[in-house]
Amino acid sequence: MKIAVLHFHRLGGSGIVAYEIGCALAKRGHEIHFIGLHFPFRHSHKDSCCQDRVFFHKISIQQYEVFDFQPYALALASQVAAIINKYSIDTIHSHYAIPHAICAILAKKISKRKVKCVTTLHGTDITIVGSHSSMKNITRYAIEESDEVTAVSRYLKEKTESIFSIPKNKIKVIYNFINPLQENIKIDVSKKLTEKIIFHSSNLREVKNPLKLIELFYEIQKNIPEISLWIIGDGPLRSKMVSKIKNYGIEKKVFFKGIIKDIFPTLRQATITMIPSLDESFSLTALESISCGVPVIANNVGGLKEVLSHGETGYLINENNTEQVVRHFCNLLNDEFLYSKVSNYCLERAKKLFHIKNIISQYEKIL
Ligand code: GMT
Repeated sequence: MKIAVLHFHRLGGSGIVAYEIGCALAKRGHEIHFIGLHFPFRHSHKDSCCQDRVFFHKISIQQYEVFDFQPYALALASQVAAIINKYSIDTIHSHYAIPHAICAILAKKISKRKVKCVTTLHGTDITIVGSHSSMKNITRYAIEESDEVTAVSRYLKEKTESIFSIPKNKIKVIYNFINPLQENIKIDVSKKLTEKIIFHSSNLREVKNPLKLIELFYEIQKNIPEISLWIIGDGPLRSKMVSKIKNYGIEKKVFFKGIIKDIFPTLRQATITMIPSLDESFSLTALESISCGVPVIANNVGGLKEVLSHGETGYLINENNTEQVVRHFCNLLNDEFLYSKVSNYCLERAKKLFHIKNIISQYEKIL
């Protein structure tokens, strides 16, 4: 099959998932055409898969002063239509409803070719962008007009159905998955419990609650003074985080590592991952962590309980309750047996429920 993949390239899970699905499908013999402003984020972290079956088409946008905002969506739809015809594309797989799903529908109409439109909803495309009054009608239209719609968790499926009054049989749940690179991991428990590194990876936006992360870390380090916090990623709240860190006087314990394309070598060194998000449809960070045997302590929101299991892969905390967070950190870090048990369960769960082999065939059925 010839599949066009519409994706965002910036720091964020949807671009990573788009890239991984595209590469996996190319390995299975499909021809993949990534279309976007840049190649998907993370693409250089491993061998360039199946070069002869993977193409990238850069969208060009004319800059013109009449516009306050250059019309990315229209340029994309127009160029996707041309690509559909030039390469005889069978399916457009859009990641993130706005504007990609609508661009796909428009491109299909322009191209006049019988192409299938498959949309994968990722989270904030529904919960923040799509449900906003300025976008609600067009998001509903994009979902209704797509031939197939998938959501990365049950939570996101149900949320979408309720916000847009979508019938229950329209959206299928296909979970995000782990890369087979993460197999045969050996956990050095005593090293992890000596070094004590908290890992956080996000785009440091409001929904990720990064200021709460600093508050929680401040309380944790009062009880565990040798612990440090590694922050991976970047985003708009970084400078506020830096001020908070200075106010607390914990500069020597917090390390901003910036944007890292290949997250796994860093993640494998971590002791515990912390996710204080206000909402999370899935959390690729949670899955990547457990796939490396790193337990996760997360706020119990959204689809996190589908990825994690309270008491088995770490802990899910209601409303980021500080006292509970500190207690669970102390328990895990002071008990080698417990840490080892949780860490092994993490590896098992990731492999059992989220292995790429099981997930990619679900996509293959609907594309
Ligand atoms: O989290 C973000 O703001 C980025 C966003 C994206 O589209 O890249 O992430 C969403 O999609 C990821 C991949 O499916 C999910 O793992 C994240 O949970 C989801 N983010 C939210 O729901 C906040």
